[in-house]
Amino acid sequence: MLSQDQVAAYHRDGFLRIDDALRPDVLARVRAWVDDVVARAKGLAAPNEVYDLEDTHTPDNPRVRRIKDPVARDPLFWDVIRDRDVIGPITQLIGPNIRLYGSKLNLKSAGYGAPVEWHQDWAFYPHTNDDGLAVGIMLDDVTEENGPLMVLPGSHRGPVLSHHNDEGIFIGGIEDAAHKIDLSQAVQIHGRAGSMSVHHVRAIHGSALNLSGRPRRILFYEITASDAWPLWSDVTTLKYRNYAHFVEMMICGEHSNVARMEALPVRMPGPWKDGKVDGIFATQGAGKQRHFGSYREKVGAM
Ligand SMILES: O=C(O)CCC(=O)C(=O)O
Repeated sequence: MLSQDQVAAYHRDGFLRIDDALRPDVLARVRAWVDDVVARAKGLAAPNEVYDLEDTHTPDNPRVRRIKDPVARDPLFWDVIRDRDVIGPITQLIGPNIRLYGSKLNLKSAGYGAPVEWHQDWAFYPHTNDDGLAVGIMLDDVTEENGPLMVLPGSHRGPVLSHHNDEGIFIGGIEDAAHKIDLSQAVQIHGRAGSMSVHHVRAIHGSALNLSGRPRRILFYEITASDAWPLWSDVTTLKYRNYAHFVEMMICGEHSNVARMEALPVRMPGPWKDGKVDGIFATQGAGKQRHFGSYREKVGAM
């Protein structure tokens, strides 16, 4: 469980690292599952409901940047998030009643893993209150070299910045981030494989291209207090099929049909480019900004 200092640090900074949250045997099972699913991307011509592919992917040279929604694909991923060592500390941050909003495996492969532009998760999924956060379980050692998650301390208590472009299209990233926020203050979250990061739903964060020789795979769970209700239906359509599914997504504690409302800054996501709700990589691709550069810019064609 977390110390009082850790809880205070989370509320002050908007992020935290918890060491060795995942047991080595569970970590090994998750890694084996990922290797197997990635191997099956060979021959794939286009992204689908399981795979989000790098811009440089080809069927012969598969490059997977995300496995979508792992909890829907294997009960192992429910076991992981319901493990006391994983969810126990989170109950100290947002209370005992917790719902899963979404899950994803961001793979950031060695040599070409895509960056994630600066953004606030709240811009994608505002709720009636902001007792929400993302847990990131590191499947590899994460260091400065392989594209660590970076978070701007205290930004969860600041404004919700525009994630729209000049034409008013939602691009899921902060255009000209370097002019709007002091990125020199951003902190990299490093850790051993099996450790986990926690970042507040309003915290500004991003991560660089992985040009190193080591993968940086992170299993993310986006979670909320159960009395935080999503505010926008395009997004909920993606995440929750219906009321029963919304209830099934409880990780622990009690579901609530009483929404706790807080007076918070909210900017709604949308409209999306061509009316298509998509993952963060494609959505950010609609923006002009490439704060971290792209593989093609830095390395050239494959
Ligand atoms: O994978 C990362 O480094 C960041 C992930 C993230 O912020 C996201 O997928 O929304």
